[in-house]
Amino acid sequence: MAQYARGSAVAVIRLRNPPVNALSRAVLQALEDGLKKADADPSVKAVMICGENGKFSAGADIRGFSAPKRLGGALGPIVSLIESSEKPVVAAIEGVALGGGLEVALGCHYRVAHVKARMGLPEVTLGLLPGAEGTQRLPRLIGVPAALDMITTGKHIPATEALKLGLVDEIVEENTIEAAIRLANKVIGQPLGPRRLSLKPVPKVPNMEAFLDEALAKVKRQARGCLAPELCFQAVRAATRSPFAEGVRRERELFQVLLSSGQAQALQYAFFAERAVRRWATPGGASWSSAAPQPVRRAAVIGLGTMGRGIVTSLVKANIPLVALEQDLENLNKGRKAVMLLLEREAMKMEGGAQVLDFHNPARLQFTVDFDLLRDVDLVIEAVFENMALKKEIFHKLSKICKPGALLCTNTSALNIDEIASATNRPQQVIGTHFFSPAHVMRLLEIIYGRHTSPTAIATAMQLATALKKVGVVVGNCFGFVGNRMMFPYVQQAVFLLEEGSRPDAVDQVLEDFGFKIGPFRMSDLAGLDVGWRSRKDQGLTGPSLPAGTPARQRHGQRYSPLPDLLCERGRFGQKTGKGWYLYEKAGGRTATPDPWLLNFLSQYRDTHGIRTRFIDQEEILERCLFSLINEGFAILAEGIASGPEHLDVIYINGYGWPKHRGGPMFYASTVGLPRVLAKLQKYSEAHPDVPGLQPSAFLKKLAAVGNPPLKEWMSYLSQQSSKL
Ligand code: 3H9
Repeated sequence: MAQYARGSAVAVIRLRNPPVNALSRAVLQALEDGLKKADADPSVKAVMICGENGKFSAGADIRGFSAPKRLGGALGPIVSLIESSEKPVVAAIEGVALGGGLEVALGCHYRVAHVKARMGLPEVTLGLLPGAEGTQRLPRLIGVPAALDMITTGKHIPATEALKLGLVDEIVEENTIEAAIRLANKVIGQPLGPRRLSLKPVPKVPNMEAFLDEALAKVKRQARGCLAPELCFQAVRAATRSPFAEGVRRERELFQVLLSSGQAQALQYAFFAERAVRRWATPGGASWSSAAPQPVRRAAVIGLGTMGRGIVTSLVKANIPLVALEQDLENLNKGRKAVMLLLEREAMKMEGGAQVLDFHNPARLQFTVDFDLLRDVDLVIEAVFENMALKKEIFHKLSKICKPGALLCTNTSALNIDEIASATNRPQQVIGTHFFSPAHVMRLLEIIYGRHTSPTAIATAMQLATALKKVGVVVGNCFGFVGNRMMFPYVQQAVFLLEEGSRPDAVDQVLEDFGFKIGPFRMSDLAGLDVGWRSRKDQGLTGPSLPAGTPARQRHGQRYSPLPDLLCERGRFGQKTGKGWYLYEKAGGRTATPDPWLLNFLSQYRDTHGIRTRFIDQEEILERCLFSLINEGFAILAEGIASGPEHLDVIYINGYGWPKHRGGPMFYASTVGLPRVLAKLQKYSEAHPDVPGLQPSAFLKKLAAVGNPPLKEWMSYLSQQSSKL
């Protein structure tokens, strides 16, 4: 709702819809009523619009977009109504003014913002564009380049920047409401014409068309298959070419195109999924609502390899004092140098730089080889080599040294949390915190609870994720957890496709066209083929421990491809050695080119194993890779490893480069339709009966059989059926 009050000559309209004053139908109606009341009251000389609880507004109510009577067209006319008021209207911006919230402020004649407020038009991140005339008013106020930047990226800008851009008239450090009322009183009676943005011309840019061509090329490059950025661009371009009213018509048309696109639905689903996973629960009954985190005043990181360095950087950026430990001085010095370099780079990106991060202060970041310094830390993150014996040795030591309440986290990407915990005297305080590389950049933190992990430990790890500005997703313990477990069949299919006749660049291209930032072979070259090779050797799948007489392309009765092992045996570890699935300009090089040697090797390999090379089309590449990954997702849900499909989707979007505008693998499956996913898996599994990853999961079959229910209902079918799965 919006509350109307009148004290002096200034009427106050307060947007009220906790927690973020989203502009629902009811709020819009009350805003309109308030404006009309103020207009009709001769004692009112000016109007001030603000938001309840220190927030202006986070924009249109996103849930309203899927309602039968859509919010769509309601906001624009109200913004026009504000602007056409004969009495000055002042916006008092506190907290956030985003999307439709900022568009309301743009309709006002004056804007006063608190210094800590943030503003932006983030509609593009929801697959939309600012549809309440924002694409036409903003360029008139701050110019085309700045408006394009804000609208096509959706970034939030701080009040100080907004002032520089001319987006707000004034910023204040104290009471924004009082400052806005003061301003409103001051401007009573002043002409409003020059303050109405719709009447302003769009500021000229020298050689506007050339500028727009370049801007469009940039938007297309960054959009990677996402529709909204380009349509945002088109709406702003309309402002440069047409009068206001025509620009608004174009904006509405483009908004409708986006609103009904599958991409907008996927992006809005992703927005709510990210928030839903904060409300974690375990099958044992622990949940976010009853578990309280414990404070982390000081932390420690063990191991300063690639992951450890990123984790240290992340903790420093989150202002958490810490100790960084290595096994010997040589590794410590190497790690320290690398961490300092990372931190210098991070500091350069921040206002206040190195002083804010304070990483030269040993009280905040201490490097050591002495385990004793971990005596009174509240939380340890172990990030050593992926080896069970080593991890157990470290955890045993930690449980003897660390204070009783300390949380012991492991950054394993696949190993058994319970086995690691068994080496300690406090398994309830052992938890997996799986970071993604580079750990100071990637947003995902997979949080894995073991059989004995306490709710407090889970809540503390989730709180850590928030402190690190990451998305924490709580999952159960199994080999590879959620992310890597779903990745195994995907990568396996990619390699099988090579065996059967495809090429690394063909497979990568299909998946990159789908929207992945990087295809499976380029990814494997980047991560290093030796990582998986080591793990397969540890599992006895290859190397000296493989029993003599094991068939080359079979393990435990299932199809196995030795191709990655064969590459590793030839020293082809990927980018680091200058060759892997691709050829690079040098060891450590990044430009991948198809390697004639590999193509020749593949053809010899097929001859050796009697495989007839066949042409594999794009559809088969896409379906075999994606549907096997999705199939594993259904198995994970059925086993209770994750509490809902949103968890899997958030993991894939934030940790594995899944295109957000496709909503995550499980959402994607729901858009394809589960009967179709099932039918395709059945077809491929008939053709490849020795590949378990292609055999449809019982849960998928169940959902297809009950009529393809909407994604939000999936888990209810599981509880009814779990005994039979
Ligand atoms: C738009 O405006 C279109 C117009 O141009 C044109 C129309 C014609 N609606 O994120 P938080 C909920 S499109 C509904 O956890 P924070 C959110 O789900 C809109 N609900 O807090 C959560 O609910 P729950 C353009 C919303 O402090 C709760 O509020 N605007 C909306 O970390 C708290 O949110 C945007 O894209 C909404 N608009 O971050 C802004 N916003 O507790 C989207 C939030 O049940 N919002 N909720 O899980 C944000 O970016 C962040 O929520 C914000 C606060 C920065 C505001």
